[in-house]
Amino acid sequence: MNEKSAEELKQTAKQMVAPGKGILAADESLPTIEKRFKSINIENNEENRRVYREVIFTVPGIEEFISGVILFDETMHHKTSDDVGFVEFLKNKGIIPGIKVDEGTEAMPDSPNEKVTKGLEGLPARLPKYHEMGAGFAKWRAVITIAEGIPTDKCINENAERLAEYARLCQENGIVPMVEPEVLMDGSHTIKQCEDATVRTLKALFASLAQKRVFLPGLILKTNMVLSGKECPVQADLEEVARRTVNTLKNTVPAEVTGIAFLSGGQDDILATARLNEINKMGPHPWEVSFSYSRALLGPALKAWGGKTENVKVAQDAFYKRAKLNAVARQGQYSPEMEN
Ligand code: 5MM
Repeated sequence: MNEKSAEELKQTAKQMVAPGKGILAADESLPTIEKRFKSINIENNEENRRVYREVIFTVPGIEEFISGVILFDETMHHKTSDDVGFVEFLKNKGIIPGIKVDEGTEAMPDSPNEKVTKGLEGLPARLPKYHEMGAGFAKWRAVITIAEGIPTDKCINENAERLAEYARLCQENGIVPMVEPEVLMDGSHTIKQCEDATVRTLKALFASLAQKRVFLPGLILKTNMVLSGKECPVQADLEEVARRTVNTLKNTVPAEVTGIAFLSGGQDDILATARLNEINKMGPHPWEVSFSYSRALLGPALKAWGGKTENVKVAQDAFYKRAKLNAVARQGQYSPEMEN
């Protein structure tokens, strides 16, 4: 990579985590959007998916709080009702379009309860096409599960190596990699177990990235907060979540990384905002600390919309509110009264 390309990657990464803004993850794959649509009782067909994305992307003022949007391949090709491609529409608002490039997960050989992410095959051919279509960044999600005897080092390392290879290929093609290792909230594990698994995962990831000589200022880390498992009887409070999350990141993420954007992972949307705020209040941090939520940004809007044209305005207001409050939390300036 020459100096100019490195500088361009760094500038894009900086824009993605610009102060007061965050990234919308609208890259639900077909099985995931199926689940979301089921919750509001609408059919998972291509037109409904297009309309849903249009409702969100056309929220008036979205660009005040959203710096980038992660798209699913199908959405890259969709247009607004006024016949403007979504990619062009977002770019015109100064929002960077990104693309999910992983192809889901498969069972880990010899450890069927663990998963490895696939999608490297054919990736060198897909990336230049996405770049040409206007993608500034690309995302790859690896999933780490906590349960009896897992995660294994083998699974963590295999996912880390694949993430690093995808990141290297992205940068070779002028695309910022948004590397997403997600330690899942599912299960009854304690926050300490989540912390241990997250430390192991991030250490392995940054070792693999170093081995492949990935340029860290031109990369965004998208990861989980350190949380108690969903079914854990003892739920850590705001302060403990923030403290353990910040310590974990400080012990594992090099300062050259431009930004970290959290996923919400199934947290309650208001809690996801409050926790982001608490983490930022503990700053300044060596990297920008932002959000890249899907459910915690879209959940209330999806519910308000319910697939009905007459609900578009209230759905858009619901999205605007979550985007705004997370943007405030991203600066450590949120308070619960702002919810009213
Ligand atoms: C929108 O969901 C993304 C794609 O996931 P699937 O491949 O499972 O459909 C996902 O990567 C998402 O970007 C992150 O998990 C963040 O979403 P949440 O809802 O956890 O904030």
